[in-house]
Amino acid sequence: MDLRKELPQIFDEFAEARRNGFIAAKNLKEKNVPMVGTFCTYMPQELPLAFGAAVVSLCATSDETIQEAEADLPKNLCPLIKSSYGFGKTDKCPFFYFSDIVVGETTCDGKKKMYEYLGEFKDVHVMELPNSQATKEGFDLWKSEIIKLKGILEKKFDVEIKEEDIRKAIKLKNDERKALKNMYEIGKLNPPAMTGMDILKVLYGSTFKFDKNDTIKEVNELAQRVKKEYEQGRRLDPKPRIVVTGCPIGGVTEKVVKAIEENGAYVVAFENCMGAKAIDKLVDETNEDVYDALAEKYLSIGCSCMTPNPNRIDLLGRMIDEYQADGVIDVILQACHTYAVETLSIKRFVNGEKEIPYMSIETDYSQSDIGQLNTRMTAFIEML
Ligand code: BJ8
Repeated sequence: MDLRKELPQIFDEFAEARRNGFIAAKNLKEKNVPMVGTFCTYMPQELPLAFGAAVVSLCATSDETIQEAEADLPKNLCPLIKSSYGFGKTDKCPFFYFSDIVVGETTCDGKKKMYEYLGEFKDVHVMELPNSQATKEGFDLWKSEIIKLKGILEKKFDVEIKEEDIRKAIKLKNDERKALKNMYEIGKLNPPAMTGMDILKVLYGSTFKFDKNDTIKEVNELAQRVKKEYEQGRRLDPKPRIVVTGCPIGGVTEKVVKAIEENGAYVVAFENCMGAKAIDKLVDETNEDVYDALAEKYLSIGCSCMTPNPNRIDLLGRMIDEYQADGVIDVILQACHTYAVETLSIKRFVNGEKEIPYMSIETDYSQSDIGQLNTRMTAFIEML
């Protein structure tokens, strides 16, 4: 990252990271670096990182291959699942193409059933995620699934994953989480220093950078620069402050953030899997049992696939307070039943306990609802 550049240019470079990542992935493959594709935040990335593999997120975020996917999958299915399958089926995603193995988890029904078909043209391993975080049986199952994944990776790549290397990977991933957190927590400043779009560009872009040490350095330097310029007076106008929660966003679903920010408010924080849900909690580096430490961190992710799901409420509540939120917008991808059903409890919590306005919106990967999104955001923001 060239710090002599203006900040908007630097943010745009992060936004370009996905495309640049294609070449980086090709270069890694030419050097025989193993590549592990993932679909979900529950995947313990420390295991592939421990033997020097690259990890890449395969959740597709455009509607380019949805039509091809609908030849095999129902139309009324979450666009994230259809698009992910479509990119795999058509080989249009270089990251999917370069992945030696894809690791999924039994999260929502659509995803776990889709993996069965994905397994017809790719090496897929599905980890059995419990439905609940509340029981010892659930914890034990998840810990044993992590140990099982270690064995699968060792066999697949003919390597030994040593405990000391897992520890190093835990430290590296934690440092990356701390750097990203240090950056997105700039959203707490009031008036804001960065738009939500800029925060999202850095969060999304970082998932496609393979050299973690470089990313940590870049993100830390960027955060330092933004804070310094803020002190020197580079501030945004005060506007209503929104926390976004719900399904993962990025790619085409940036349209929601744009609709919020073009209609009079700023997104100051993302509670979803593109933001704090994945990053907020670190892996305990002091735990003597690395598998306990990994199981504890990953199982605590507050996804709506869990029942009950108190960790989402806990994190969202903290974020509403710390980011001085004026409102919450819950983004539901079409046909995502778990997040759609959970809107009721999130609404009760935000309106009742936090006493601020809440709105849920359902969207997909098309551009057809942009007008409607603008209308709804305008009405919501006027009320704040
Ligand atoms: S930890 S949010 S990344 S499962 S939106 S495919 S839930 S129908 S993406 Fe997710 Fe992991 Fe949870 Fe995060 Fe299903 Fe809903 Fe689609 Fe979803």
